[in-house]
Amino acid sequence: MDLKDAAQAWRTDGFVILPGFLPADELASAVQELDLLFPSADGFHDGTDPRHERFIGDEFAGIDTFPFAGTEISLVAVNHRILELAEALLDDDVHLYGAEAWAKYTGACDYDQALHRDYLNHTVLVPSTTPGCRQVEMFVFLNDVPDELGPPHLVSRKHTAGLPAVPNWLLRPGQETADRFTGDAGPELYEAEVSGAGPAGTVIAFEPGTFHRGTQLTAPRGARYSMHLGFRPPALQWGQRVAWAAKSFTTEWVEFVNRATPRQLQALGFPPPGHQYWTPETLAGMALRYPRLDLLPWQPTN
Ligand SMILES: O=C(O)CCC(=O)C(=O)O
Repeated sequence: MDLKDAAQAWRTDGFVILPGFLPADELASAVQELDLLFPSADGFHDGTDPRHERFIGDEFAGIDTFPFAGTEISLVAVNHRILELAEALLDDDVHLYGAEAWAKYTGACDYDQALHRDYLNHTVLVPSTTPGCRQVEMFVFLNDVPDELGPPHLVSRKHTAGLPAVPNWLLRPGQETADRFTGDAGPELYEAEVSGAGPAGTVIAFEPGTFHRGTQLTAPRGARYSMHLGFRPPALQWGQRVAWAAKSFTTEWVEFVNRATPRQLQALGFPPPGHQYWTPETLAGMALRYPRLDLLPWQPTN
């Protein structure tokens, strides 16, 4: 599927699944670094990795946030294909407003979720389908994720367009809650789900307003490694998850900055070359803050 078709599918369904979108050779160096973040499947299931207990009993305990302990994994968040996809879907320049790496292991906890929208922690407003006002989330698979390894399931906007805009969970028939963010779903919504199962490198792009859910890992001794990214147009100030400056003193951040291109750094808020920000004053400061960063691309040309 080319990017134009992907954008069309995303607009129609609220999501698009791109199997193997990142080729193996562009993923290999990141996959080799996974052990810097997470136990291997054997290390978890045999209990030989001292980090294994972290993952037990809480489905969200396996989340690391950007910048990651492995620079190659951080760079996947702004891989050139990912940026091109985000730009094609949003039809604009893009800002990465959130990036997480996530490990899940069969039996560690209950990963089976109710259908939900994500927007309670991706915007201070509500999702919009107006061009220029959209955000896009992506799941990126770092290993093969067949149905037995808990791929997300998604429901096309065609089935949900008429539903009230309940921001969070849509419970299965029979489930109950007093949470004001939660509603009920008929069985037909769960029957309309599409599985996002796919090989390593698969990217699933969806809107924060698209109903989707995590599913159970059932493969014996299984492990799933994925990333969760969020992009918005730079001017869309209400779409938020984290502020990059909060971790910009870390070695992981500096290593990422040293390795990234100006375009990749622009996705995290660096002004582009030629911007009025880049003056002898700021460049001198940047040389002190990032002594190994090649500042040539940002030097004023006149
Ligand atoms: O990781 C997944 O497959 C989906 C998780 C999800 O939708 C969530 O936690 O909101």
